[in-house]
Amino acid sequence: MDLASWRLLARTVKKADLVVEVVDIRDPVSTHSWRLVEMIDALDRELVIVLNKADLVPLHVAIGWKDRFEEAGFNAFYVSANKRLGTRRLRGYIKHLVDTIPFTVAVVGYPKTGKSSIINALKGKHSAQTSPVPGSPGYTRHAQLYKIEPGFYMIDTPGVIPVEGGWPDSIIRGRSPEELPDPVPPAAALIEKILQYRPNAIAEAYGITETDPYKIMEELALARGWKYRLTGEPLIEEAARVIIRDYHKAKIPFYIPPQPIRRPRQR
Ligand SMILES: Nc1nc2c(ncn2[C@@H]2O[C@H](COP(=O)(O)OP(=O)(O)OP(=O)(O)O)[C@@H](O)[C@H]2O)c(=O)[nH]1
Ligand SMILES: [Mg+2]
Repeated sequence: MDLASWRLLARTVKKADLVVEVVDIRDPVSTHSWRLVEMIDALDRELVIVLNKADLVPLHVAIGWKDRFEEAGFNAFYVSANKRLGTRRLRGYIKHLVDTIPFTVAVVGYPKTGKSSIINALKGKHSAQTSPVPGSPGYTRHAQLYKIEPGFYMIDTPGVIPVEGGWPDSIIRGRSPEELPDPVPPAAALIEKILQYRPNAIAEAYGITETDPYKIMEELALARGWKYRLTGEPLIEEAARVIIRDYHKAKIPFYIPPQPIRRPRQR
């Protein structure tokens, strides 16, 4: 557990009148943080859960997840920051929820959920930098304040919710392959979860009809010519990294169908 990051997150939340938690609508339960909810409750702030990347799921799935989160007692809103869908309405929705002027909104969430992209979409012009790869130029490193319109401010934060959990959850929460000592078992777990919900996903992304995760990585390595120089064996570590990266870049089609949201009883 990363206490320093949680402390930093609390400091950001305290500066805000309202908090937007950005989650990935492909798997909103895994990319949502109950610990964040507890913190926001304790600090007595308003929370809006923004289900982003709605362009990657059918409309009924986007609506279904929004309904499930609302049934669980949350303010919820789906958007596509990239396609600028719903972002203008989100701006109005936030303005309705706050009763002070000026007000500040903290935008938090796991890495790569699209926090900076949402701020850009709300601002209407490109200002916060975005990137799929941690450490590369667009990656948000520090909390930054942006003016959306007079009296409406937003704080962009780096992927400040510490990535916790085993595989494949930590990957779905944005852990990059570079951070993994051995990317193969996490990639295998990710493939398994993807195939569980979308049996054709790997065939659609790579033209590989194999269903065993290790064989999929082997075939991908062979197809791309990645081999160990000495033995000529397929370099499945590289295939594993590519599959994880492709998941982050949304090149592998996948989503989880809407289901009821249950607050964990004891944490
Ligand atoms: N398909 C799709 N991709 C999106 C959407 N919003 C963001 N992305 C992509 O997701 C990746 C991460 O977006 P960012 O806005 O940098 O995410 P972030 O949460 O600010 O990331 P960190 O600052 O690294 O934590 C980028 O490749 C974006 O293009 C969306 O609505 N649809
Ligand atoms: Mg960012």
